[in-house]
Amino acid sequence: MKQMHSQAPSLRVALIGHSFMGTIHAQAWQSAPRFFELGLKPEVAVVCGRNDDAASVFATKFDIPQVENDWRKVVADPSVDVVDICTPGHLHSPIALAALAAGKHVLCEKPLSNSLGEAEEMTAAAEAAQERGIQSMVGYSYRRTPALAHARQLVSEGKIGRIFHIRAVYLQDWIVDEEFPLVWRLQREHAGSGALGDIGAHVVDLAQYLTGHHITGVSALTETFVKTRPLVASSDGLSATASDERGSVTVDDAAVFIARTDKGALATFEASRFATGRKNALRIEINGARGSLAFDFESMNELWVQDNTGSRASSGFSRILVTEPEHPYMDAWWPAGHGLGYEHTFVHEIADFVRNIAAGTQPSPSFRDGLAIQRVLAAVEASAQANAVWTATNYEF
Ligand code: SOE
Repeated sequence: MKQMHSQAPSLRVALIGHSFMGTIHAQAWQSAPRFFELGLKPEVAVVCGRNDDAASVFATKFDIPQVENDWRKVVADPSVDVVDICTPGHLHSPIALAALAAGKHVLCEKPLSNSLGEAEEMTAAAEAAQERGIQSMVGYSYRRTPALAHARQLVSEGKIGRIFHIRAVYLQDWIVDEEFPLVWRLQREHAGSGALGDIGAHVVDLAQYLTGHHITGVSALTETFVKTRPLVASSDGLSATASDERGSVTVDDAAVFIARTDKGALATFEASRFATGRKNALRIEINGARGSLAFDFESMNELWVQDNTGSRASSGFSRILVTEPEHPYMDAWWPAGHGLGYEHTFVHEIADFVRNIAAGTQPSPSFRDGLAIQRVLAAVEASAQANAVWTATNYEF
């Protein structure tokens, strides 16, 4: 743990949205300056949400002085330095474009947008703003898991060698009950896509980030297992209660796809919210000529490493506990051996974002990185729609 001794200039943040992501961002904005030297002192100065009562309760909980219900007013406020977008996807593009035009730094939750066209426009605006010293970043938080940041280091140091396979899944089960309500994440007009964009996007990001490969082509299947659901009576984060009316699910419940990369690897992906018993199983395995890496977020402080360069007799996977001060981000936290949780990835995200603002450098992942992920998501949807599946009944056994 480091001693903080910062009299840094303040950075006034407007948080737009205060549900699950808004909450975890709020606590990350507050924790980051307590544990990391940032060069600036962020403070959430205003929270914005459509429901005045809920926004006020949130503001009290996080000690936020101002509450607003119109994001346009917040974005136009000259005292705001940063706009943090934690809304459903359909609002990412209008808020980000307005904020960048008003000269605000922008942190935008993932996926970057609901459509490729929006992502292209947002990227152009972000790059024009960057020329004026305005920074922007997409919130692919899992990159900041210490075990995954360490995995990236191992790959870039050549420990895995030439990569043949990337095997990635993101499995949850929170909507497996057919009577779970039709929350916004299940509506195309709000979320853009379903499991694909919400959780599949994370593993697409990680596959590319960890390996330095880029996905060049995909072949995909998607499915909506439950076609109608009760409308929402009330919701809180990922929980919701049902009303008596029903509506249609307009996004995928699961997506599976295979891919090629620009450096000649084959990749497989699966994103599902119907993987009964799997709660937040973001798993990725990479196989290379010199060894392999394997990670499961349900055991997020561990990284499994296989060194294929030694003797065959001792060449199995070894478990590294990524809890030492030498590991990425860990020297800011607890004594060696004491692990971290889901929320810490967001603290690291905020810390990296603010440090880049202070240094005047482009944070990563940029909107252009977010756009590259949108291209993969769009290709998956196009492939699934084309339904180019070779029917097994074409064969005679
Ligand atoms: C819901 O599937 C969700 O909250 C995602 O939207 C987040 O990105 C992920 O971190 C956890 O699950």
